[in-house]
Amino acid sequence: MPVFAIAAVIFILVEAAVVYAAFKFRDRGDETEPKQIHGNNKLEALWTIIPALILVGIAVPTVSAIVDLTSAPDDAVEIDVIGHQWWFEFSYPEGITTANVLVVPAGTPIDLSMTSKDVVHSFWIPRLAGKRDVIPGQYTSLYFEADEPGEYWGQCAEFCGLSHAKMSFRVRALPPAEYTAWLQAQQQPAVEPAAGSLEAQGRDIFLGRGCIACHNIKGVSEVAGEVPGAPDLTHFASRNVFAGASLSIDSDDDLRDWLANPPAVKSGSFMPNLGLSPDDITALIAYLRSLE
Ligand code: HEC
Ligand SMILES: [Cu+2]
Repeated sequence: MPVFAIAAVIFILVEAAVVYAAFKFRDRGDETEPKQIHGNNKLEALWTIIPALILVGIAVPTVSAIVDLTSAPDDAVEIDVIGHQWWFEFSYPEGITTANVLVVPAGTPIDLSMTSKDVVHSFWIPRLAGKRDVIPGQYTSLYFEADEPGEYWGQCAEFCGLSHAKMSFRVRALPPAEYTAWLQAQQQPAVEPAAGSLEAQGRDIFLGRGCIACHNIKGVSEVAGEVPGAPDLTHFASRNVFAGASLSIDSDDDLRDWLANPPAVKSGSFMPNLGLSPDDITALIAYLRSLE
């Protein structure tokens, strides 16, 4: 706005001078050449110095606004982002770990601290913020705010291998009260299926077929060691998309295709084909969908 005000004054002065000169020195039909002049050192110096001072003046608020825009305020919500080939993991100070869907409170500044488990990725939510590289062995930060509740699409924007195109994600911005409720629900351990149900069968397959070697489900399986290289499934069904947001949790076909042979759906995926039977898959889908 200050730049606009300065520019408006200069615009009016220049236009007025142009109109004045065009009128005053118009052709009156008497064919005589006007008096010819050349240069004016005082004027030349003046219209070099004044713009230079204006530019210096503009630089002060501009630089301080740039600094303001890149550093998150102290009350920002802090969330860690970990890039994996080919999905994003999100980890909250409340001890919540989730994948593919970044849930944030609307109207609140969000301060992301990002790193990668493997190669260089780039985190990009076109409608909310610029791109920022996600680099192994380094932390980069990104600060944004979703003014309106809603769902925003995100995408990895740095070519990172075979399934780079399927490394997308969603940002779900909730009204603050709903966000608090979401935080509380996510801190609960996984829902315990009723004995003898299809869901309980699914859980037994989950425990028996090696899924627990890679996936955490709070209260059911904890992968030993450092950050596991696979999505936390504790509240899988509270999300709407999976596998880098390339598939839908509402779709039976998507879940079936995935569990039958992940690399066939998402080239190079690090979840192997585990040779599950169609009945195993039916029970697993029932269990996964019960993990609200
Ligand atoms: C060797 C490790 C490994 C094993 C074993 C494994 N998974 Fe996975 N799983 C992964 C990885 C890695 C991903 C992420 C793949 C991607 O998105 O590219 C994944 C993704 C998933 C997803 C999608 C999660 C999301 O939010 O995107 C589901 C559901 C899933 N696995 C279920 C299972 C089930 C059920 C089993 C057992 C039958 C199993 N997994 C066994 C590594 C594993
Ligand atoms: Cu990537």
